[in-house]
Amino acid sequence: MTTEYLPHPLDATAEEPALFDGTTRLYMTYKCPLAQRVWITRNYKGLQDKIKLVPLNLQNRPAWYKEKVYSVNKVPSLEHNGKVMGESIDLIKYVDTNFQGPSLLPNDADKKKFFEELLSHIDQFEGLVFTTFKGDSTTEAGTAFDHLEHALTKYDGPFLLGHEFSLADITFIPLVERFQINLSEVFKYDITAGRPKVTAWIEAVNKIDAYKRTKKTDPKEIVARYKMMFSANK
Ligand SMILES: N[C@@H](CCC(=O)N[C@@H](CS)C(=O)NCC(=O)O)C(=O)O
Repeated sequence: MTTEYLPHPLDATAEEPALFDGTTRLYMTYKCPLAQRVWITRNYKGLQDKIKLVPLNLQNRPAWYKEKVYSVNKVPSLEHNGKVMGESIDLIKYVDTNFQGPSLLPNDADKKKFFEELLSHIDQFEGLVFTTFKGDSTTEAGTAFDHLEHALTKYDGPFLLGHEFSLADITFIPLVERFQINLSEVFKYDITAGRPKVTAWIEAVNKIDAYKRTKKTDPKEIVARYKMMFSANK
């Protein structure tokens, strides 16, 4: 598969695109885990020609983004059919339902219900890991990854909803990618040790090309970012 050209992020000096001209645009940053969810979804469904990436420089973002595109002024957002929508979870569901390409949710009521259950636990999962990041103990992060290990026993893996890669994996992997780095680098904690299902899941997800193309994490940047976010609490 050919490598997609990734446009340079737009900063405050950048001219606005021809907004609402019928082009579908994903406003994002290459480093945001939430935007990454939508980016993976777009890639997996083969929508590279249908959904144009518009990366922004969040540190120096163009004023037109808040004024004319998305007043919430966060990424990701999606411009489609004359409207702009936000919220990564809503967007992955929207892209999966409203665009062509392989479906990313199984046609199985139990699995759909389990997906919603997983979504309802995402804040708790993140909160537990952040509690570790704020302190010195890895107990809480350990609990979060034990929950993930348990969730992966529900179906016959390697993915969260069974044999098929789905929106459930897309929801978690961008966070896990970053948590794994910080836990390993700063806390010398290996999330895969003693967790065979998590190990197999990470391996399986890392074979998905649509995901691999979005992996832009630099360990040094991740560590610095969490340090900045949480050092005030230490
Ligand atoms: N709940 C939103 C959160 C989006 C969000 O917080 N995005 C961050 C980047 S990862 C952002 O745009 N931050 C800029 C800001 O808060 O000014 C989602 O899931 O899409």
